[in-house]
Amino acid sequence: MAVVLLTGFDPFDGADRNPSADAVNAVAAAYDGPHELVVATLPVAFEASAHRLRTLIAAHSPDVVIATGLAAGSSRVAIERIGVNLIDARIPDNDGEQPVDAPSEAGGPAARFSTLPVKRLLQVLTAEGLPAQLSLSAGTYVCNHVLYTAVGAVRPDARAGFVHLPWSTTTVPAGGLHLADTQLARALRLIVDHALDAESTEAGGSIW
Ligand code: PCA
Repeated sequence: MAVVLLTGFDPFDGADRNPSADAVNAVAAAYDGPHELVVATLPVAFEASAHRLRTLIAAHSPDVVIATGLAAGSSRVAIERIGVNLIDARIPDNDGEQPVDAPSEAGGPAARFSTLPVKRLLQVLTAEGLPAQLSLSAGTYVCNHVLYTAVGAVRPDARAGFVHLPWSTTTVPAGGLHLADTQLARALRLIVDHALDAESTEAGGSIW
């Protein structure tokens, strides 16, 4: 039985909810296998998030890590392809730290690719009518830091990646782009179910 670690984030930037934690908890509440699902909510803080992630990985030795967070302003589920070794925080994290132009991991490679089957996951979500896209940047804040850290921290034969979610209906500030809570939870459930699939070899990158 594969062990899947699925994470969301605490609220940040003045919000009182983070739809990623809600969606992760909804998946956990309804989960009926076949994998062993471990869920956690990470702090929105550079040091603490990486520390908690490494602790969870050491404790559970997951076969797959799927980290998720909020991308405010987006209207689609964004499957991230790459984490860069760069922190440039527009706002302080929840511990008051605001690194600017600092590495995620001193001496680490410039970037790490997600090892989730990103194109396959996009196919699966799209086939269910869920608005989804691949993304070439998870930003330079805590989500990118967690993606970069996760790919570097899992066992060599394990997979890790990151999915950015839009606001949900119950968490969106007035007038903001969002998807239904059920759509976010469904998307994450499908990603859990298909995270160990073979990658699709379809063409699909951008040309600019
Ligand atoms: N989104 C932020 C950090 C936590 C979250 O949910 C990000 O995209 O970096």
